[in-house]
Amino acid sequence: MQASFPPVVISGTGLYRPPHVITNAELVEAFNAYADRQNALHADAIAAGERAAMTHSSVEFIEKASGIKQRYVIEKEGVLDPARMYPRFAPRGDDQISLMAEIAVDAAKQALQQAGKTGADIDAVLCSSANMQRAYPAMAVEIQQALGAGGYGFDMNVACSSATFALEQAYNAVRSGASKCVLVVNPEITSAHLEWRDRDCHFIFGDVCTAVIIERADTATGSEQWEILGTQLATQFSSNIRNNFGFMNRAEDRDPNARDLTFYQEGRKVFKEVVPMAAAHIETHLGKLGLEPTQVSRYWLHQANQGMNQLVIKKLVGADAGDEVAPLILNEYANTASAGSIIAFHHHRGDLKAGDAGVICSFGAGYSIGSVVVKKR
Ligand code: CO8
Repeated sequence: MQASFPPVVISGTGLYRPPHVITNAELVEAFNAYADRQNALHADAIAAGERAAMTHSSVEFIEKASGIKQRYVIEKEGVLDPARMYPRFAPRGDDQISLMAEIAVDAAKQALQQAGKTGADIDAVLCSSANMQRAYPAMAVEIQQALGAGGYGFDMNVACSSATFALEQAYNAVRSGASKCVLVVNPEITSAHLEWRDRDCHFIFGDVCTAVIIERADTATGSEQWEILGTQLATQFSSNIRNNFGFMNRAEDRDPNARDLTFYQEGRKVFKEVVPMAAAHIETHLGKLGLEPTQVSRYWLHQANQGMNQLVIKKLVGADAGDEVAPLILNEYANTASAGSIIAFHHHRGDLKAGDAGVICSFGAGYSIGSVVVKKR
């Protein structure tokens, strides 16, 4: 006999948006100044054919290839300084809240308010992100303490699918009765692990943090509730999106500035391989729930590339990805790793009505794909 579970809802979302914007024009200007400096510095080696000259980036390329127009960052000066090209964060003492926890608490408070809950109502905190600020103690435990939450907290990382994978853990914890009310936060400080000196990827990412509250429908009091109809996760190993930063680097006597210790990818391969995987994943998941892709009112997709989302939606429903079907937020936020599909859900759900179904879906490094099918109550 199949176990029956009580309905579980998403009852609130929150978004921390960093204070600084970097436009494509500003980004390209800084990159080109950096490239010119490098070329001047290595002029002899370049003239002798021992080294390739760096090529300029361009706003037109970025907008055409990705759809990204700007990104938010927590610190801007260091990123745009051609002598530095990465953010400058002041180290914090062990007695101060970490930056990841700080932005997570900001997003969490908004989500709690929307759900009509306080920190004391939370009995599990999942901090799920593509990169963690430190090895331990878990940021989730720090966030738990800062909010006055009970229960437990843990960190998890499934790169760009960290949010949807955490939502499944939260959903299962609540419907099984193990937890009453779970907070999922996705603090993505991508600016600290993006290689701003590589024109192939310097435009891709932005900083942000999202938060989601998951609880049983019978405890939910928020004005807007989204029942989780089901979740489906999948992974398939690939090195096409990779970052080799880790605790073994020191023991391997690695150059801390080595290129492979920040984000790198085979963008074309990712594009080609992930689009059909994501479309098939969503279709299968909907099929299990007895839904056709055309019966879904909205798709809140991972926000990596405008063309990718257009293709996924074309395959699913034969339409263009516009705000009606699959809203894009990457023009404003860029790729925010795991937070992208949650930002789309946060900003673009208010017009849907009771009974409307939607899909939150992420895809990224791993490869990893996660889908969460929801219905407005
Ligand atoms: N300006 C001008 N020209 C450029 C630039 C630039 N900035 N960059 C590259 N070019 C040139 C290239 O050199 C190339 O020239 P040529 O044809 O002479 O060789 C030409 O433009 C075309 O380059 P590409 O083939 O690379 O261009 P694409 O059309 O493929 O676009 C994209 C590149 C936008 C990266 C695209 O491939 C893409 O979006 N792919 C999908 C990638 C994706 O979704 N990745 C997901 C990663 S996110 C994730 O999983 C989480 C990771 C953890 C977060 C890490 C945070 C730091």
